[in-house]
Amino acid sequence: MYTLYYSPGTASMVVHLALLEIGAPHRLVKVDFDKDEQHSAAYLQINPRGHVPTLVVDGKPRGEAAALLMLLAERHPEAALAPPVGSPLRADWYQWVVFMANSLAPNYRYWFYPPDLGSPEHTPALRQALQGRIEHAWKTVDDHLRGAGPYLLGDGFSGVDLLATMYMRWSRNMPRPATEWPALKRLADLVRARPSWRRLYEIEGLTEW
Ligand SMILES: N[C@@H](CCC(=O)N[C@@H](CS)C(=O)NCC(=O)O)C(=O)O
Repeated sequence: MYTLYYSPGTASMVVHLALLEIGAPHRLVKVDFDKDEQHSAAYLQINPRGHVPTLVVDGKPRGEAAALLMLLAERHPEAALAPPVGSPLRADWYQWVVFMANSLAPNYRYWFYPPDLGSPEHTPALRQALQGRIEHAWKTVDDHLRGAGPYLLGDGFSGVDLLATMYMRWSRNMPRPATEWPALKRLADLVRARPSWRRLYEIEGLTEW
């Protein structure tokens, strides 16, 4: 039994989606950002950075959304969230997971949390630079999908498509949402049609794409 500490629509989404795809028994604990619960003494004990997600695995709390996706894929190979270990597609899968975690996640974090960079609001120049980094990353993914899609690994769905679609969702109110790139939109539509996505919306109470 896993325990997932989550907040609706945030970086915990990919872990929640992976658990639903796997069908793994899990308990959900909502971390209420409105009450700043992520910074409560109790939560900081299990996640010293005060972030979600935290997934308790075999009694030990673990963090980092992309790492948790990789861990769940490894622990549940029958769910095929990742291609078989040792296959060329597995190497592609690692590459895309790390690309998302390196090129998108930190820039989104800075976009949504200006205090991480030391001020309550970004200057227009910094905002533009972050927007540029995010859009550049999406263009890279879109270029790849145009030639090799519709999924990141080609014809077949894998867990990295969940990660990509979570990040695409976060751009929905940005100046250029990821779904404005046609191949990205196609991938998002495929993932949004999955039962796991629809179920997560019900459970987390999400309405907006
Ligand atoms: N690198 C971490 C980042 C997690 C993260 O930034 N989570 C955000 C929600 S998307 C959070 O916990 N924000 C609350 C806060 O910083 O106060 C991961 O990918 O798990």
